[in-house]
Amino acid sequence: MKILLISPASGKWRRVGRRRLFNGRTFRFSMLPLLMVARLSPEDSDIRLIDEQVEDTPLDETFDVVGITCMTATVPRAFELCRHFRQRHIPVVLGGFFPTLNPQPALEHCDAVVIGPAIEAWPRLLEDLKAGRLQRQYRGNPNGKIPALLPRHLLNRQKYSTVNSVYATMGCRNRCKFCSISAVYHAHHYQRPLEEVIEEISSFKTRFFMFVDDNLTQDRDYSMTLLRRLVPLRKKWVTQASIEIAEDPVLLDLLKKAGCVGLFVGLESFNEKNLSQHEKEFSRPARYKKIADTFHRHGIFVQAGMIFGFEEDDVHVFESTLTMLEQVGIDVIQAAIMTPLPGTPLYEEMKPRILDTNWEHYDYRHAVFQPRRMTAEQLQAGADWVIRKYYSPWRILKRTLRWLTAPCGLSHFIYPFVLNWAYYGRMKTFGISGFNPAVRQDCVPAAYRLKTVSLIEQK
Ligand code: B12
Repeated sequence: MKILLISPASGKWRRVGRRRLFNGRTFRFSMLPLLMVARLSPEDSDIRLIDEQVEDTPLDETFDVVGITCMTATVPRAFELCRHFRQRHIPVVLGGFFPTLNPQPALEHCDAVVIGPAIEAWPRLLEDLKAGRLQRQYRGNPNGKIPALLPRHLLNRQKYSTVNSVYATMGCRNRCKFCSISAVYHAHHYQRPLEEVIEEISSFKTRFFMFVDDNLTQDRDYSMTLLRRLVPLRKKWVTQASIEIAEDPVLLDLLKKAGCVGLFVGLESFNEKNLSQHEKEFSRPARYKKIADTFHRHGIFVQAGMIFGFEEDDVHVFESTLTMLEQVGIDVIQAAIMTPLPGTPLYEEMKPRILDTNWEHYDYRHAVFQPRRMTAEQLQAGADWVIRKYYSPWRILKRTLRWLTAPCGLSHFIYPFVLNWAYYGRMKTFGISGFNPAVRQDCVPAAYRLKTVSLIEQK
């Protein structure tokens, strides 16, 4: 069976990987969804895997089936590809976050959707297709067995920071209203059998790898056992976890021994009211400095996910956040604009305030709704401004000096250093600039005025 698997990309993301400079390589670390689909296909399949960030889809070739992975921001491009291949009478299947949370709209554009993981669903779908009885919906089993040793040779390694990413757990028990992870996994946390995970990691030829887990340490017993098994492998890795683990010295020591060098933590906001409105009371801003110091003492850098556009955010939030980030000593930030993703509770709540229904803009980089205490343009400009300021070469240099003089700094500074410059590069590629709306309240530059008009027109 000839199978084409596509990870779509559009706008500035498309072919970004072909640029010589600032090509987003640091951020391309995983094609796990499609690698898993490939691994779950029959052994004699002829599989082509296309990542549109680095290569073009072979639109004129013939395949028995096309599978497309699809998150909200890539929906328009995914639908375009669906149209193209279906016109050529090639069946198209959509899987991933968008079709899982919104199967009906997805089904209007494709032949079948896979809801949830491909495990058990994809092999069944291919059998049905072969037998000429393709159904419209297939549901994966998150507890099903995932074969280890994914076909990573299908990827062009040069184009990725690492192709060695893996997951041990799926989902998260927290019910943050804006998060599609908790919506997709119904606030469950699934764990893979340890043997499978260790087999996969042991097969990596590189020392560095990534866990793409949403919250690796949420189940303490499971993660303690996993970490103990990782110690003798002498690897270095990064992952995502909840800040509470900074208050668990035993787990923290083991994280360090197991080779963890960096953690992505969702701080989201420094305003407690914002966090409690989003069922995130467990995060308490007053503790952040102590928490960051604790991670640093263990040689773990901290990448903070920050979100702008909460109900309590006004034009002053940008400057105060920037100051706090410096005071707390955060090493890297991912500054996002609050985005009501279809299928999340936040989307239902925000529906009357949505200004922009172009899904391509649902990439955490666009103000797509009317914020409560400022305009959409101010939100956009302020979030852009924070990125520009935080990733100014001068501030990166200051942080570099801090890393070099910190405990464990010398051996670990390379990770945040590379990430900081990668974010700087992304800022240049995407032309992110912005301004502080608290200072220029009555002056909205032309670029932002135009944006407002287009936001309203698209409605
Ligand atoms: C690695 C990653 C990326 C990688 C690669 C993505 C890829 N296509 O492989 C890169 C860096 C490119 C990326 C980019 C973006 N990402 Co991203 N990414 C992730 C991350 C951290 C891990 C994905 C992963 O490997 N998961 C493990 C696999 C095994 O699970 P899975 O993705 O659910 O896949 C299973 C099923 O969904 C299903 N499935 C998926 N696709 C398909 C396709 C077919 C045909 C079938 C049958 C089944 C199937 O089977 C898979 C195996 O069981 C997730 C968070 C997460 N935990 O998933 C975010 C996540 C998917 N990304 C997200 C976002 C928003 C983005 C961006 C839009 C913006 C951003 N700031 O990063 C950009 C998009 C760029 C663009 N416009 O092109 C959101 C999506 C939210 C949503 N509802 O749309 C997520 C959920 C992060 C989050 N917490 O909000 N991302």
